[in-house]
Amino acid sequence: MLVLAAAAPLCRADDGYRLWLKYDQLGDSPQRTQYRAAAQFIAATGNAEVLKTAAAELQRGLQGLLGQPVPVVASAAGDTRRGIVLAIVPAAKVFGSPASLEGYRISTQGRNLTVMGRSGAGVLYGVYALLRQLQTSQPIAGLNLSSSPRIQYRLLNHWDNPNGTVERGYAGSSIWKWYELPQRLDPRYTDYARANASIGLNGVAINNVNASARYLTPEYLQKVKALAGVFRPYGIRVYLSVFWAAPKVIGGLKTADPLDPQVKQWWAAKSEEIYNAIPDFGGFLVKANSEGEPGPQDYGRTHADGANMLAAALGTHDGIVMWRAFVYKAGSSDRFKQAYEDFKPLDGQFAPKVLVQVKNGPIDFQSREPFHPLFGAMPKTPLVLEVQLTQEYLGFASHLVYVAPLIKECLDADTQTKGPGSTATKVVDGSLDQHRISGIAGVANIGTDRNWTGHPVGQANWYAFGRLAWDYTLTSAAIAAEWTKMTLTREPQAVATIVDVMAKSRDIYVRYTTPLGLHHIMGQSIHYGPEPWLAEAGRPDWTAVYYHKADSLGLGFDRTAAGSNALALYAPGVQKQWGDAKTCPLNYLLWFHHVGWKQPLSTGRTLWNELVTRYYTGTDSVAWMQRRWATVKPQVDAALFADVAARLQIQQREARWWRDACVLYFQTFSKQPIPAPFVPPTRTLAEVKSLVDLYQLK
Ligand code: BDP
Repeated sequence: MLVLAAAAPLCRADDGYRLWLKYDQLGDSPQRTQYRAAAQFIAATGNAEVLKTAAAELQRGLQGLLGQPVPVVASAAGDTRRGIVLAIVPAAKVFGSPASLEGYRISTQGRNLTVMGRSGAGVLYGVYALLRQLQTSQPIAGLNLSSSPRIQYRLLNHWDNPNGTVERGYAGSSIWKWYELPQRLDPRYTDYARANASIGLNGVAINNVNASARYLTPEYLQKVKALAGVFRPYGIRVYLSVFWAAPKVIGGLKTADPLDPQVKQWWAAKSEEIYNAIPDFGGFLVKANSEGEPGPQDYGRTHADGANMLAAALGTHDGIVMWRAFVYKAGSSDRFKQAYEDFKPLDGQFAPKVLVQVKNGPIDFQSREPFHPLFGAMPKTPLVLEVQLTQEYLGFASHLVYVAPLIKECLDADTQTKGPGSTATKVVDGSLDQHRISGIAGVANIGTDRNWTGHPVGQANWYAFGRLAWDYTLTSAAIAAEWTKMTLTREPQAVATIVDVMAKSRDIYVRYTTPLGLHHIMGQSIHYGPEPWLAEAGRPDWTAVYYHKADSLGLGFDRTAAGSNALALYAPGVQKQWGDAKTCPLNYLLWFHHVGWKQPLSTGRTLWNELVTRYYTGTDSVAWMQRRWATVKPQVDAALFADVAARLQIQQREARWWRDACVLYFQTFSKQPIPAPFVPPTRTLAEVKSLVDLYQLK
């Protein structure tokens, strides 16, 4: 019976629902024999809720992978079989950072393997690490593994709305069924929690930063409480995005001024109400005075006034405020500088429970941005790094783009604010300025699509985010290999091929959409496809021409002292390198310089020829991705294979769309021919322009 159940998934198409937690039975191998011998029982001593989850997950995983029953017992004492012991132990016994309650250690003790943590969550993370060993066919004999998270608050941010839509979501609707909560708990909530815990995530902000006040009503708090109850056994805490004007909208107050005593009291009472329902509530996420959202500046107060008032409202509860720095006032000279100008002066004014949440780049999740100048510029404030997993600017769920390299590029960036080696990583993990708290947030790419993320490889972005949040020293390729082996295939050649495609995918996307530092030239409001000619929008910094500044002389935004001088926001060493077009990395060139069309670059080509070369070779690289993917057909589930292959066809068609749109449009300024060996587009600019209307359903 058991064997049949374990073998069943092989007989039907893989719909991707099980993510990287498939636990399909391993084929016959000396390794499986070794695993089977080592896993004859699971001993879990203690009653901690999360420890029980750990034992149940280990049992589920082992039974699936090994095809043998593995009983859970209360103690290993006197047992002569070989088994796996789960134990919560004092700090001294767990390697890694002694401060971390979440770290684990897996070691061989006598005939047993022991998974130890200082908390149930630590053991749970250890269990997933052990299962990963089996899922990726690693030896477990003599295993001695220990690990602690390098960042404390590791959150997904859902941009989900009460009506079930997901802002910038491309994988169906919101997985939260508000109309069914709190009575019915969709089993999917548990699988979601399992997936998050398996990659070390410990928090979830469940609603859109453009927040509805509704979430703070007693009715909705009961629903949120029900979700928190599902997540708690997985070590996951719930956070809420809050609407700044909630005291007015649902509280009946005349103001939302953070210094008003009634407003303060309203938030304090609300926070008490939340903690009564959800004792381990994580805290608040706030988007204020940004893109039309209300905020403390409406009352002449600062972001710090607002954040500190909310922190005070949390009282002695163990919660935090994550206050977003994604702000840009209308009318300021360069959007690049605005978050910095608003927040830098507030450094030192935030209460201890406040973290300021900063996007990886200064504009908005573009396919490549220089690191945000706030990293390193606010030493007295813990900064949360916010990255986007949902592919708002990366081809939605149609394009295969693996984002781990993008996240690592930001983390690895050297801000130089305290001399060389002051990386963004050290800002984010708090080590540069000895902060007690640290955080990282990923905007989720999850929806009701059966496979959760729309594009099957989108799952890898969710996976990689969690793994990097836990341990940013892992390489993008190593994470891709783990995910591939657990999700698609363990056949070594196929793994190598898929990892290679994933590792190159982000650079390829940049090449066919926004090479050399072009940015924000995508379709208006839906942010899909090319629209570099966009010149009219609600505000100038929502157009494309604001950013690329193409004219008869050249291309790019001059952010040197001769231009907007945004470069001055960076440390002198960074300014020096990026401020000179000759030493500025080509990837950032047009972020900082207006470069002449005929200007020779370090590649030996002129700007124009280099631009065209990148658009063409980027597009050709999608064909390369298709060819590589075709080779793994025998090793990958047929349904999954076909799904990715079909999406690659879309990507190929749209890469050509981007290429043709951009080279034809920029050619109207450069007046240069398409250099050999590239063949000029066969369609006209007018023809390509009309495609945008098609996509935007105009
Ligand atoms: C932009 C999105 C918008 C979000 C905003 C934000 O287009 O939908 O609300 O970011 O992060 O990228 O607040």
